[in-house]
Amino acid sequence: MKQAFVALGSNLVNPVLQVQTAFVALSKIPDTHVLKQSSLYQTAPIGYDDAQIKQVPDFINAVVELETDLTPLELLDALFEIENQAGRERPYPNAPRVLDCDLLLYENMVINTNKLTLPHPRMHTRGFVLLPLFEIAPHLSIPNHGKIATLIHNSQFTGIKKL
Ligand code: PH2
Ligand code: MG
Ligand code: MG
Repeated sequence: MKQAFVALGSNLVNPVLQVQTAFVALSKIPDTHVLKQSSLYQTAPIGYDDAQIKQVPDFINAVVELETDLTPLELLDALFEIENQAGRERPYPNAPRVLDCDLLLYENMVINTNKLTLPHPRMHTRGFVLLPLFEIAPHLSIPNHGKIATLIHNSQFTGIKKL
């Protein structure tokens, strides 16, 4: 089986429950097992301008390690399906969302296509991904970005609270 990591995020309609429900949904993907799940983290929104940010609720974030016999694109489709089941709508980019399921890593694959970029292009800069990922995979290396321990050591993260 292949190793994959998935990031979960929610900031709409009971985010804690959304992420917990996503853990269960991930465990039901065919030919896939959940190996580890991180704690939940309450995180301040990242990537919004000053005017927007006051309107954006905090997120609940977590990361999951999977083993799977699905291909990266099959796994990606399964993640979209879980987002849709949760009632995900996409009214505008980075709109508050009931559930975001992002494929972070699949083995050590580097992929750059319209449908899928691996490693996830912003994961190495985002505390809301790196801190839960470090919790479950402290020895991980991210292709093109090196050891997660080093990334964490060299960054400052604010607005993140482990629940
Ligand atoms: N997701 C984004 C943009 N900004 N900020 C936090 N704290 N957590 C997220 O999951 C998140 C974000 C786009 O997917
Ligand atoms: Mg995302
Ligand atoms: Mg996404």
